[in-house]
Amino acid sequence: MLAAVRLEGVELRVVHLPLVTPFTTSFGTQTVREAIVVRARTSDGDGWGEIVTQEAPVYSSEYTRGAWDVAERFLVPALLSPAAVAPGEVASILHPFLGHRMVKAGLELAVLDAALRTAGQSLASHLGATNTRIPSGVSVGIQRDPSALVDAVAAYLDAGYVRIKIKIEPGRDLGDTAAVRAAFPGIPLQVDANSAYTLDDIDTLAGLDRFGLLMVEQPLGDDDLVDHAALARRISTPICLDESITSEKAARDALTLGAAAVINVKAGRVGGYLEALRIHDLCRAAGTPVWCGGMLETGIGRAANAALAALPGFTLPGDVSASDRFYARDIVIDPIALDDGHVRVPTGPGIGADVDEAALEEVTVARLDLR
Ligand code: NPG
Repeated sequence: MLAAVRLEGVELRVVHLPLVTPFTTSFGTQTVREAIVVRARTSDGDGWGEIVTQEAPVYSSEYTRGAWDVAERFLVPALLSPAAVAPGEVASILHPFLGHRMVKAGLELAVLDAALRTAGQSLASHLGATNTRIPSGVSVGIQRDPSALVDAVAAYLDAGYVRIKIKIEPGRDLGDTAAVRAAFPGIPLQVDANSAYTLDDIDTLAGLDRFGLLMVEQPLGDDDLVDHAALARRISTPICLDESITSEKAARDALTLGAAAVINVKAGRVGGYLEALRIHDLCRAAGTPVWCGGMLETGIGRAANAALAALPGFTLPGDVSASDRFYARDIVIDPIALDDGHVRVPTGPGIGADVDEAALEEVTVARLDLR
């Protein structure tokens, strides 16, 4: 187990990173990535984490102002009260406070990064990564029309991305998928509904079966495990769950019910990289493939995601794309880049990325120092 760090303070910053192009999903259009950057100040140096909330509670119930409030009033004070805290203790210290998994994940990552930097070990090796580079998939938002979507997909394929995920919503599903499949018959392709359907839409969802998709991601609501299991019996496209999987327990329930054939692992959604590791281990033992999802992370979370995605159970390409797919200027010095359709797994201590403090300063819109 990693040694405890002496936490002297926690700095929180709301950041606004402009996106290179708007990103539209069934839950809305983003033009700016809002997130909270966490700096854990320890007697041995700083550690960095990222809280992946958005401005509004539209992907999950978490949102930035709520995250800021719970961090300031409850979670950070709880972490600052012991003399020292080990990364493996963060979740249990924060456990009395319900929910707020994205906040817990960001705080745990900052402590973990600090401890790993002190120990001189990379996050990838700490988690048990077995790959030095990972295949990179890209998530393509809903476009003006199917032909604009085909153009956008073509550009990402030209850049080298090895797997395409398109966003769908009612009215923009079968036509968009048919257009992409017709233009690129052989590519690894999957669709993501972000909970936009119900079992009443079974005919539409069954209509996806003819496109040879890798999977349909989160077709139904986040609390619809039983309905997902019912849907799985009616369609042949494998169902992947994202929003529904909020913990290792939720993953276990989904597998038991037959609600998911594939699981998207996102550390922010499940309360941290250590819980994400437990989901990986569960799925690997069950023979269920997992892949690493993304939430438009800055260079901090993106580096950590690349480390997670290098574990052996991550057998499908994830949404770990290059930083420049979203950002003209990232807040780390050597942002994740695409190399022959792959991204390199960081090897430096901690998350393996160093924060560009001048760039961070430029995108900071609020700041709080807790001691
Ligand atoms: O590459 O980081 C990425 C984006 C992948 O589509 C993506 N993320 O529903 O999975 C999702 C979606 C998302 C974005 C979810 C932002 C939550 C916040």
